[in-house]
Amino acid sequence: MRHAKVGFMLSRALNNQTKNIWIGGTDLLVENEWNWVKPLKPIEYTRWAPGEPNHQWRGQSEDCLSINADTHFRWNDQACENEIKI
Ligand SMILES: [Ca+2]
Ligand SMILES: [Ca+2]
Repeated sequence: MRHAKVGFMLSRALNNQTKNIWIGGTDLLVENEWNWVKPLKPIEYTRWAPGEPNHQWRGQSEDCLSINADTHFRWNDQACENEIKI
């Protein structure tokens, strides 16, 4: 069940955001305060892509941490999928 959900989230992320992969970090709780989701704890080491985190895109708040090949797997904040709950 849990694996099915993770697989579903990953496939959605891959389909919707092309190459982006959610890596399990978010600032949904407090803007610009990044935490790992499981277990919930502050992110101490960061590896942002240049210009990131930019916090929003086309008026949509970006609160989930993703990586993609275009930024050499450096981090980007992007809009969360609705399924992602803490
Ligand atoms: Ca944010
Ligand atoms: Ca971003």
